[in-house]
Order: sequence, then C-alpha cells, then structure tokens
Amino acid sequence: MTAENAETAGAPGTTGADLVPAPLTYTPGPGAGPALGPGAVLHAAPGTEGTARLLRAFLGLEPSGAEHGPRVRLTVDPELAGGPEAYRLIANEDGVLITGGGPAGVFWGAQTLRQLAGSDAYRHAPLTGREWRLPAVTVEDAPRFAWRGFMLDVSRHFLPKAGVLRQLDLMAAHKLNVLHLHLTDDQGWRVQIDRYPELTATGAWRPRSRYGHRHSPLWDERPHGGFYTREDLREIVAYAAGRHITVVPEIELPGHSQAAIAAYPWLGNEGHGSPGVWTDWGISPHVLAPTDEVLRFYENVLAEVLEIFPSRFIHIGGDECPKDQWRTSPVAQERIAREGLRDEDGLQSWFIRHFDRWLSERGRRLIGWDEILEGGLAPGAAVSSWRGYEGGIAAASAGHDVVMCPEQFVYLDHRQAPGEDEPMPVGWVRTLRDVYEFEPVPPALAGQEAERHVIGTQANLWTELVDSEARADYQTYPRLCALAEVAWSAPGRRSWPDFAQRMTRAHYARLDALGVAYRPPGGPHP
Ligand code: TNX
Repeated sequence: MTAENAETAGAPGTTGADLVPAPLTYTPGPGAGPALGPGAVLHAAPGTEGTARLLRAFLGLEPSGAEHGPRVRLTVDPELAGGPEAYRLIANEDGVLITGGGPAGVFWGAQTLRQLAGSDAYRHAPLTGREWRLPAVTVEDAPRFAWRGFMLDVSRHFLPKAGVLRQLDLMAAHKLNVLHLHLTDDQGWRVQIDRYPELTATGAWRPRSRYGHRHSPLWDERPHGGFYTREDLREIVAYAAGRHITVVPEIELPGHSQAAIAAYPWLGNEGHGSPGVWTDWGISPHVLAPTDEVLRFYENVLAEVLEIFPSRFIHIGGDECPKDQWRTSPVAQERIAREGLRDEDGLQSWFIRHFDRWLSERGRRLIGWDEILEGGLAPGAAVSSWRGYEGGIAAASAGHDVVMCPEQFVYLDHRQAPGEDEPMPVGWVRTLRDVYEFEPVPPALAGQEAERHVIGTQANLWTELVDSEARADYQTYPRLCALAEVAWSAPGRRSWPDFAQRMTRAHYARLDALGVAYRPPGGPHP
C-alpha cells in the first residue's frame, strides 16, 4: 500500500476506507491499487449495463476505453454467499473486479467503488480527464436486512418530482433500497387517479397552513399543493429501479383521509358534509364510511396504483384512525352489527382485512402501521412498527413480517439536538447517535424463530414542518447515513466512535460534494 492509499484505506482491523455503511470485511492489499483514467475499460456482464452507465457518469469514464490500462469488470455469480445483494470488490493494479450475487449486488459494489474513489466522485460537474487512485483492497459485503428504507411524506408538503429523484440518488449512495412514498393524507392527495379526477383537482390543494401559533413560520395564508401525474410516478419508479430501489406507495385508509373526503364527500360519514382539505396538523376527525361504495372506490384507486407501482408491498396506512364519527353513524353501527364485529376497532380491522384479501388476490401484500393490529391483524399483513417495538414484537411473534421504525429512534421530523437554534419546533430529540444506536431486533425477538420476521427498518420523514427541500435535507442528513448503517451493516461491524470518525474524515465531504444541506456536526450555526 502506498502512503497515499494508506490514508483512504484505514488501518487494518477497522471498517476501512471510511465506507458508510461499514462493509462486512475490508482487507487492504496486496500491492498497489489501480489508477483509473478516463480511458479505463469497463466490462459489464448482462444485467449490469445500467450500473456500468452510472459508474461511467460518476467517474467520467469514456464509453469505450482503449484496450489497455486498468479495467473495471462487473460480473454476476449467483453462488456468491450472502444472496443477490451481496458483492465482492477486488481492487489491485490491474483494475477493479466487482462480483455481485445478482445485479443488485453489483450495483451496491459500484457504490463502494465510488466511495473508494473519494468525494470528487460525488460532484455533479462532468469529471472527464480525471484519474482516480484507489486503494488495493478486497471488500466482501452483504446487507443485514432486505428492507432498508426511507419514508418520505409528500402529502403534508409536496416535493416535486426532481426532488424525489434526487432523494433516490442519495439513498442509492447509502445502499438503501426501499422508498416508502406517503402519497395521501388529510392535508393533500398527491397521486393522479384517472377515474377520480377530483382527488387531485380538489384534494391536492389546501388554501393555507395552520401549524403552531399565529406567528409561527408555518402558519400562513399561502396555498400549498401539487401532485404527481402517472407519468411522473412511472418515471420515479423506473429511476428507482435503475438504482435497485423499490418504491412502496402508501394510500392511507380509513383515517388520514380528509383530502379524499374533501374531493368526494360521499366517502365520509353522513351529516359531516365536505370538510375541505385540512389546513391543520394532528389527527383529523374525518374517517371513511364503511360502505360497499367506499370499498369499490378504493379498489379502483388501488387498481390504478398497482399499474404504476410493481412493488410486492402496498402500504395502506391504517394509523391513527379516529372512531368518533363511526360511534354516532347509523351506517357504521349497522355494518358492525351485520358483520358481527365487536366494536369500532373491529370496523377498522374490517377495512384492512378487505384490502389484505384484495391485494393478495392480485399477488401483492399489504403493509400498514401498527394500529392495524387493533381489532385483529389481517392474515397476510405486514406491519410498520412506529409507536415503539411492541406492535412489531406482537406481529413478528404471530408470524407477520415487520419493518421496525419506532418514533423513539428513527423519526426524522423530531429535532436532532436540544439547542434553541434547532429549526424544528418538535419537542422530542433524536440525535445522530440515537439513530445510530437503534437496534431493529429487540431482545424479545433476538435468537427467536420470530426474529426472521423483522425484515428491516426505515427512517420516516414527516413533513408537517418541512416545507422545502433544504429543510428536508437538514432533517434527513446525516441521520439517514446512520440508519443506512443500522440497516446494512452486521451488528459486529457497528461502533459509534468509528462511525463518527468515518463521517468526519470522509462522509461529510461526500455529502458536501453532493450538495446535501445536512445538519453540520456543530449545529445549525457552527
Ligand atoms: C404520527 S407515524 C403519524 C403521522 C405524523 C407523525 C408526526 C404515523 C404512522 N402517523 O401522521 O406525521 O406522527 O411525527
């Protein structure tokens, strides 16, 4: 190893080269590393051409290099230990060989190569003519969890398509593979549905926002809104697929549905009229009526959603379902009696069971927030456990898949330091270290048969208070870097001091090059 390489490669025995997330193993040497010039040859096995294209763009490699000099080779070996997302990267004087268990593994290996090349490989400007000196190294790597997610709430504040594509690039750089898009809520419906144009004509717009007190910056008289067309969403899905990321859409029901009810008041309960799109925060009292017409409506909505999103999981929300309107509604009470349900909890679970069945019949799987446990979990349902571990433990123990995302650790709308100058007025503090030290498998499940039902974890960015891309960046980074390591790296590779050092030595520079408006380690005003 040359002295120059030693700096980036890290000391043997550490996680090496300041990679984030930390790989399974990192073995320096032997000999010198490659220098990749613009003419470096890039061979891509079938299925890895997309990764090759992106690598060329990251490193400014010419489309067809001369037949001499170091090579980058991308290959697939289905026998590689660790599954389709695993990879092995060997860098030596001859070049770089990335072997993936599948095309996804090759893609994650390419992300590691980009980190090895240094922060300049994250700049947007074309870098033609640049030579990249890489350390000599063998990296063996595989993800801990299959679901490594980021949830983005585009309902409370709309994020235009370009912003979503940019977030996908950032996720890919961190080996995250699930974008959970929270597309509907009380404050806005963001997905175009051909059959029901009012959902976006009316439901995508609110006249003002009322957060906090009259003088708060998020108490305004400005209209807010926007939505994605089918074409926008198809583009997002394809862009994600090119980065081995699955987009899981969320269509909320039966609560958090005021925007839909504003568009089609008959979706709501009798006597409550058109509530308009909600301009407030918190839990709206409006809830879907338990009628056959409402079920048909959401089947038709979901049918269009399935045409756009090929993901196996479809999120139907299910959280914070307000039940007061049902208590006084003759239609709801009649439904409870007719179906032999115990109470309003049973009614909530009646909705979820219906869509669990409906999605299963179409080869998809339902996932919902942990409130879907209330009144009995639908047979095929998976659970996003957000109110703590308990819902997740109950679901996993009953044989249901779980994504652990407790608000006590991974809520990105919570402030990241107690200081007065933190921009978020939310009271709870979840520091970078809190996120880093989050363990998705609680002791109650560790070593148990049910542990395998913890399929992963995700961080959730709720955007009641996040009204710009810069704010979204600030809330999300660097905490999503920590979550990425929680989701990807083996527990034995995780160490807070080591992570903090890798961040300072190398990773903040990568985020800088990417133009991410992250929270600086010293706080908002260093
Ligand atoms: C609870 S988490 C909610 C969201 C809010 C969030 C704010 C969940 C499933 N429901 O509607 O945005 O708290 O932290």
